[in-house]
Amino acid sequence: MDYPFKKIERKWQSVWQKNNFSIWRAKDFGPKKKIYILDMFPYPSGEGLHVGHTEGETGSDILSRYSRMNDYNVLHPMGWDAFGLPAENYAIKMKKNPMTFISKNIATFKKQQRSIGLSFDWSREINTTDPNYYKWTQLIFLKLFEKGLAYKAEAPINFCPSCKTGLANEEVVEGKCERCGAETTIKNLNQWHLKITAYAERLLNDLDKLNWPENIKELQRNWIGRSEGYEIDFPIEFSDKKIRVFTTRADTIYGATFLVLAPEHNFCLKLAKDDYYFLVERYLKKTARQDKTETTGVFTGSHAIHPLTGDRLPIWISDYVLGGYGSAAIMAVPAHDKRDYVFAKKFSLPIKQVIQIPNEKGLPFENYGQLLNSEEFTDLSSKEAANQIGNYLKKIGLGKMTIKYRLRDWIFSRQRYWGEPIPLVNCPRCGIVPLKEKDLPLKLPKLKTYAPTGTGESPLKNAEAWVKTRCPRCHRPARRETDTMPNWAGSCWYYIRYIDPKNKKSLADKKKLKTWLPVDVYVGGVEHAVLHLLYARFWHKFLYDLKIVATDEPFQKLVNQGIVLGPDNQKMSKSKGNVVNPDSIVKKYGADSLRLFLMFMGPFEAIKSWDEKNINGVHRFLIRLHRFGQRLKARSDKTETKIAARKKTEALERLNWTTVKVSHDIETFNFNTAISASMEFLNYLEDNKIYSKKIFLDLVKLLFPFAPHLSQEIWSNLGKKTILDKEKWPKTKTKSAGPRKITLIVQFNGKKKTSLVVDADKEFDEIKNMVLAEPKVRTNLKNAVLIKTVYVKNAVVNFVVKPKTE
Ligand code: ANZ
Ligand code: ZN
Repeated sequence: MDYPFKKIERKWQSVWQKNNFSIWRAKDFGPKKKIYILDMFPYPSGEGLHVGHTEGETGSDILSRYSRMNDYNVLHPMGWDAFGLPAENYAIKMKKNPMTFISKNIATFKKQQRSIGLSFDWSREINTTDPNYYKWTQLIFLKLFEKGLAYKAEAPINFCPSCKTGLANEEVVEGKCERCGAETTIKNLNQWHLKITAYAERLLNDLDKLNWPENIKELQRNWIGRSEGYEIDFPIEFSDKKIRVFTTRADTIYGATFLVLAPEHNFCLKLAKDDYYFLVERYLKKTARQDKTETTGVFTGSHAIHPLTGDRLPIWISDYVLGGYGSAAIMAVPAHDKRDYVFAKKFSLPIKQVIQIPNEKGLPFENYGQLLNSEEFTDLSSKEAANQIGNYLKKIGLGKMTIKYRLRDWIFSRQRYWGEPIPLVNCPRCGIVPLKEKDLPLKLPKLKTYAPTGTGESPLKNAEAWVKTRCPRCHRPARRETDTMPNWAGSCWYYIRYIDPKNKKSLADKKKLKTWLPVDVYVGGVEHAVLHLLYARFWHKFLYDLKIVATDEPFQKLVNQGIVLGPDNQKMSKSKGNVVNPDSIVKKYGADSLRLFLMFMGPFEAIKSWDEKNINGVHRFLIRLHRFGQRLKARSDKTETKIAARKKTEALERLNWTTVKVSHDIETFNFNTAISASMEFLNYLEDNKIYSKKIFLDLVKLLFPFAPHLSQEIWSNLGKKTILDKEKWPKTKTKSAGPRKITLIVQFNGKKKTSLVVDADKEFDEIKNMVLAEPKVRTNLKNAVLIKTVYVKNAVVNFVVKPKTE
């Protein structure tokens, strides 16, 4: 028989909703210890919430409810990351302002989140597209500008010549425009950049302080990509210019047989000699290609001089050397670098081995070793040689040690409408002039059409009345910047605004920031490993340097929920039609079953696939929980005293163990094992007919964070008037769960002689010595011959004996 989950859930949701959800409101300066539990805020898409959001949000909700019961002052907010491409594209199609349907989408999301009982502090809701929010995003940009961390430079955008519009990377699929299929090109535009590279070292080093999954830290480390090496200058033959290369293997310099420049290198055309000019020019035009798997290159006709041997080295150009890394030029050592080797083979360039290699190995050999063919450095180890060669080059003024980062500055311009306007003005007289803080927010104008301009520039270019303004400095006519900020801007600091969302004077009050930061637990998808999580750390460090925030990292602990695959084991997507909508599950089984199921599918951080069949398991558990509550209600309170003392002790022992286990598992995001421990405990109560209200109500408390509606219903059915959010979590006698204990009955020939407490789930061999040491066992065995031992795990050991015959 099912339980009336619809009625129950509706009832408690309306109780929670009273006074605008005041029971979940965080207190700014309360006496309790604080905990800030944050979800990555969603983009309110037209499709509504999907089970991927639901999974993460349920996990953080469990921790939040648990923390409230453990006497924490919990900050658990929600908001909307509402700028972005899908809304803009929809606006173009519908010829409507994106705001109109964003609001509708948000309403849907909120309704869904409430329907699954998520306990957010709604008084702190924020929306990145609200001018009262983006005013502060704009202000942070102005501060970056003021500190020289925002600058304009040429950078490429993807451009579709057929749609005549700039495209985001995700709109280019295999080199083609996602909408019309035309081949895309690259267009260079003057764009805003943020100097995140100025923070590279700190962003890298401070990762060590964070309690984040190791794989995410590693992704960030690789993204930042620190390399220690040498810059070495190779003089160009018949010229006073030099080519600077970056190498991490100065030890292999005697093996350098040619140089390679990136196509973006300034010298490419200058070095192209007579007959080669045309070929070089053609090569440079062609390398805007997307596919760079094929080895291509062109000789410039020029040579450089090897700084140690004086040999002439041909200078080539190839796109396997990146324009944006190191010094955009390399010394090629084909014997010891794979890419150089492939290149040398293809263009028949010399290969010179300079590191000794083991017999069984061939070229290219990329490991370190002992030097060969390297004049006075021969026989040194790679490490020693790199040192000595580096020192020598320094002495003759042709080299120095250096550190390079792979991290590039952040291109911060978007040629879009639906983003924060960049609050700058171009004045013909004063140049680029920032708006005054009092003139923020600079609001987005309403447009007649949101269609692109055709040149790759922002549709704001067409809003002539908005673009035309006066210079904040000299008050002469000037024009506004029309690029907008990328989607990542608003999400760089939203966790700060939650702390003081209505503040009119600053991002947030300093004292409040000091109370709440850092975020203690941040829950979200692994897809944000680099961009969002790196950009937010960058802005946070910048605000730290401005002494606005008092911590130098925003998110102390990070937890990634594993993605939920569709029923077909594929990533859920609209195009595959395998998206599971939580609404249908709530309707069929109730919110508590959905929550429990999402958490019971597997470890929180593991990838799982959706199999609706299995909901029945958790749903039946809830039915049994409900029924047990009904049964208890029907009994008189006297039954409590009828439970045998021994049984009661054992039940309390077990309850203690379950409480410790569930607490520990919630704190470590092992929700699935917390649920199974609770299930086992209910089994135990049922099997042993332990009709104790006191014990059962503690189990109900343990289940409250997972299945809040039903737990609250049972709680109140059994005569409790309080709201469980405000109740205390059950106390435990012990801190660590350790192994679960059971009482093992010891029999001789089927008759109970004694019992002892041992660890649960043990094989007999593991507890044999303890059992044999029991005094009763010893005396009984002394006078008997043991025939066999029958052991039933977690229950009984029976010694079958016969009397000793003298
Ligand atoms: C000579 C050499 C010999 C190198 C050898 C490697 C092995 P990481 O660790 O990633 O920093 N390099 C330098 N600038 C480059 C660029 N703009 N595009 C592509 N490759 C570039 O790698 C540094 C190494 O990558 C450098 O050390 C350089 O090749 C190459 F046996 O110099 B090496
Ligand atoms: Zn001016």
